[in-house]
Amino acid sequence: MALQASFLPSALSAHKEGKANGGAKDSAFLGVSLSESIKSDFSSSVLRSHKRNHLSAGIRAQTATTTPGVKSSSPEGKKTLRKGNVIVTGASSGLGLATAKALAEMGRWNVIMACRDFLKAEKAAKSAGMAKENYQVMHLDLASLDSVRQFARNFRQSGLPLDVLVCNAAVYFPTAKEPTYTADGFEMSVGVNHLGHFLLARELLEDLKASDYPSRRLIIVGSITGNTNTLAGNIPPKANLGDLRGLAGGLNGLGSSTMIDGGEFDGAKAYKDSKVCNMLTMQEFHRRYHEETGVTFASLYPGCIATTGLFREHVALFRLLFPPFQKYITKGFVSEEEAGKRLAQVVSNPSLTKSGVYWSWNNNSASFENQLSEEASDPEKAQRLWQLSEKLVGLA
Ligand code: LMG
Ligand code: NDP
Ligand code: PMR
Repeated sequence: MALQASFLPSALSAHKEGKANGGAKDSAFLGVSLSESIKSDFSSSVLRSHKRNHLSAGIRAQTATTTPGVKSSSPEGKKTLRKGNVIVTGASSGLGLATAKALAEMGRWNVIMACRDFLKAEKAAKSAGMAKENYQVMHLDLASLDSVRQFARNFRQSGLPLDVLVCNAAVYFPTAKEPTYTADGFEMSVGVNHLGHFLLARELLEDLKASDYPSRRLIIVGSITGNTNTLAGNIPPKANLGDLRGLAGGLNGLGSSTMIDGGEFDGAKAYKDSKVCNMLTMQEFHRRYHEETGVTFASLYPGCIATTGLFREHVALFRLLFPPFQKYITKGFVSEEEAGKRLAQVVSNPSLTKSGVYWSWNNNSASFENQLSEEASDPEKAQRLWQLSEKLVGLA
């Protein structure tokens, strides 16, 4: 059993950001080494095939006013790659905000911060020092399927191409005695973390397909705690989807259980189960769509970011002790800033285009392809999860 990412034997594909722009790594991006001239040839075709409409006035009023730079020319008149558009859900705090900031600072991305609290997100972006031309906020409440559908419509009306979607938002209710529910009546943790994102990703897949960007990606944030092949994944309560009978029943606590496996409500387990769903979903997307669309589907464990809002519902003593425990005892601790850089690499790094993989980082912050637990990599479970989720979100 592996203790955590950093204890695993250094992986086959381990490499450090910064070294990643060598020719060998570039070749994973476009199939050939990315010389400037190839880049500019490529982007001219990008520009020619860019047929989308631009922002309608109504939507502009709610979102931001910048249309990402589609062209920019070097002094020799060579065109370079346009700014990419990346949606990050839950970008108003923690990992999502740190990722949005890291991407905005690269200057090559327009970050669409998809958040349930518009004002909080605007304030967070401002206090993180993000420049206005690099982001915009759009409302998305993953606890309502109507809101998810409306977000997809709003995004489409903005006329922006979609190049990368990051499913990052999550809730965690470790001390809840009773379940709470989404607008559609699903237990909240699985409803927000899995079902809301499942619908969002399905709705926006068409947009990713239509994008002319060289590397289009769908990234879903997973976790070590959903993987029972690690020590962290063996701290009770353990993730276990069972035969998915609770999900089949709608997770509504009426005729059925609120837990995927049909058991008694347990908030910590519901969160870990939802992370297993996230990791299974990424693989099922890969199996169904990677070959046809060329989109990269990946998930990751960014490290233990013990200081984020995820633990807001935990007891005060836990919130006090958890960061030093992770820092000095497990050594799994990572700062929000570092974790944001990691996720930003998965969005943007030309060497991280492999599809169907689960990324982790070692103590030197070098990324490697990690192994999922047996359950989190079970193709039959992934398929059944996909089919049941489709029914619940009204796609089948
Ligand atoms: C449970 O809470 C809920 O009850 C349950 O319903 C469910 O929600 C579950 O998974 C979710 O959480 C349990 C949680 C809450 O307690 C724990 O499991 C422990 C959390 C771990 C954090 C505390 C570790 C304490 C270590 C001290 C760290 C200080 C480090 C300083 C380092 C300085 C070095 C220079 O309960 C609490 O939050 C109460 C926590 C009280 C813990 C006090 C116990 C101290 C014992 C210390 C032993 C520690 C270490 C173990 C690891 C040893 C490895 C060598
Ligand atoms: P935070 O609580 O800081 O961030 C979660 C974000 O999700 C917040 O911005 C929150 O919005 C948003 N959110 C919650 N509910 C909804 C909703 N209904 N609709 C839209 N957005 C919503 O936690 P983290 O940054 O730690 O978590 C980010 C991701 O990282 C999660 O997927 C988590 O599972 C994962 N992760 C975290 C680890 C950690 O150690 N912290 C470890 C492994 C994975 P608001 O700001 O309005 O509350
Ligand atoms: Mg865990 C190698 C050790 C390791 C790592 C990397 C994590 C990550 N944790 C480890 C070990 C332990 N944890 C041990 C030994 C204990 C018992 C003291 C322990 C306890 C613990 C609790 C109570 N850990 C927790 C909790 C939570 O409530 C967090 C959780 O499960 O959220 C779902 C959590 C976490 N430990 C982690 C990580 C990354 C988390 C949090 C978040 C997440 O998975 O998204």
